[in-house]
Amino acid sequence: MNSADDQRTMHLATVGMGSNLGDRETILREAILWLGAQSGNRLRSCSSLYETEPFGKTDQGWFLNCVIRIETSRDLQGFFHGLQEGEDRFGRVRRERWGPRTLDLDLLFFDDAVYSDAELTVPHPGVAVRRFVLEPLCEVAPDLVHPSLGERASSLLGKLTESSRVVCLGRPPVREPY
Ligand code: A4P
Ligand code: MG
Repeated sequence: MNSADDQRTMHLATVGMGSNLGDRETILREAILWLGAQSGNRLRSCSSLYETEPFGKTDQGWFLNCVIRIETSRDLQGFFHGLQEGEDRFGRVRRERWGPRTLDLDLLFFDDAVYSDAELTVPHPGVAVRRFVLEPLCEVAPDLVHPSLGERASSLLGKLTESSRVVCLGRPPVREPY
């Protein structure tokens, strides 16, 4: 980031990432490095990779999922459009809802914003009911409080009844120093 960025208000975005097509680990790693290098953005943390059973539409390959946190001087819409650009850049083909994809980027939280319009809902509505999101989220931010539910990530995971299989691979796609 340059000194002009340092003068602006900074935000902390939490992003859920998933891939179940192609070289999943390389796609996630390259997308993280690309997002962290975009103007105004800086990667702050990255969970391990998790191999996860498909949730929702079950007749597809297992996913690799992870959660990252990015400090950004972009506003909510500007940051979200950067995520969409990242999905396009890393070859996502949108065919069917919940279907296979090379890269899915979900904006889970943006500071403690609660916001909804036709294209964006924050916090992401799936956060509290998905093990493939909550397990990596709790690795990087167990004390994060969901701004509309008022509960910590660790508490949401403790209450979760959804029991799809999630295996921590014990290594992040991108290692420190960022
Ligand atoms: N959208 C609204 N709010 C957001 C947000 N906070 N972040 C809109 C990202 N997108 C948001 O998304 C559909 C629309 O959601 C977009 O137009 C965007 O403007 P999409 O990515 O085009 O379609 P999708 O991902 O197929 O549908 P959806 O409903 O977003 O699904 P999810 O929630 O992304 O779930 N199982 C495992 N194990 N791991 C996974 O990663 N992912 C999914 C997809 C299903 N099952 C999975 C996984
Ligand atoms: Mg999505």
